[in-house]
Amino acid sequence: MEIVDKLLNHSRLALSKAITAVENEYDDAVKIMTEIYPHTGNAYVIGITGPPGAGKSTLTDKLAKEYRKRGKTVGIVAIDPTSPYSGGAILGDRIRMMDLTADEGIFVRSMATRGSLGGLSQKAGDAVKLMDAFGMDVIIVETVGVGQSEVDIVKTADTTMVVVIPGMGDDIQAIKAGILEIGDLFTINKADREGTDKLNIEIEMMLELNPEHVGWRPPINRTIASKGEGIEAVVDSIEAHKAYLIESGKLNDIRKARIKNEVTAMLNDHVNRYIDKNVIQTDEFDNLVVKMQSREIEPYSVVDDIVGKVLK
Ligand SMILES: Nc1nc2c(ncn2[C@@H]2O[C@H](COP(=O)(O)OP(=O)(O)OP(=O)(O)O)[C@@H](O)[C@H]2O)c(=O)[nH]1
Ligand SMILES: [Mg+2]
Repeated sequence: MEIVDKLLNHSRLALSKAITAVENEYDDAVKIMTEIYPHTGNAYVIGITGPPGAGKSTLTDKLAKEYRKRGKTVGIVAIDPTSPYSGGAILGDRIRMMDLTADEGIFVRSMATRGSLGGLSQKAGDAVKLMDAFGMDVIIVETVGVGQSEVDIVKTADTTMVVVIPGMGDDIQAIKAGILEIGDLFTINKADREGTDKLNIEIEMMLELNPEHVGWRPPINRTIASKGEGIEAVVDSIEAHKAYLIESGKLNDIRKARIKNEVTAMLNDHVNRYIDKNVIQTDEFDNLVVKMQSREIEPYSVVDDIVGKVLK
């Protein structure tokens, strides 16, 4: 495909159009992804998550600049949840990351959830692959850690960084349950605020109680992203985690698991669509429902029958 050839030849316009095709499920999206796939698997993927307004975008911007200094090209996928948590996120991200786009070695793309998270994680994954095929060395995926789907997106990263801020009060309890355990590293941003030491201790205690990370102790860094302070140490930590994953062979496992998850999601999606179209949306199924309601038949054999037919 022409668009794929152009993308592989570093056309930013082609990359942008390809992501749009994936995002909007245009007819040629699957074909693009099929042709792109052999050219993926080279980029290092970093997931960044944390509560709304923690400074994730500011941090992403600064991390990207630091990677540029180290000679790496950077792709950024910013997931904007159009949730009540951060209404104007899209515009905000665009403005904060504007000065990045002048650099040819950086490509920023915001993806909106448009009210439904369905398929978003697949689309974000496809955007990552497109940037990967384009030749970006590092790809940063930013999502707000508010829902399962957002968390799922960053979980597929090679290195996952959780951003927290002091002064969240009891919020830390809620966050603890959800996103803290997925962090390979922690960044306390807004370290210019009161409560930074306390938060540091809280995270350390949590890591103590929850030693899920065998062989790797997640480092806790402090940053003031808005002033660009502490950024080098964060990149050093990411690179240390990468080195650990490579040496331990875990990077291989992570990427294998990612492919398995992706294909499982694709399969489920296909099967669901097939069943919806060919089973659920039929008069025959309506009739079955009426018979189940009057207890003429029961659902267990109905499901067995349908599965038997579908799998044939
Ligand atoms: N005081 C202080 N403010 C900061 C720091 N880093 C970022 N901010 C500010 O915090 C606000 C939110 O920053 P963002 O980078 O948009 O945060 P975010 O986590 O991407 O926000 P959402 O994507 O909307 O969840 C902005 O006004 C930043 O300027 C910091 O280290 N200290
Ligand atoms: Mg943001």
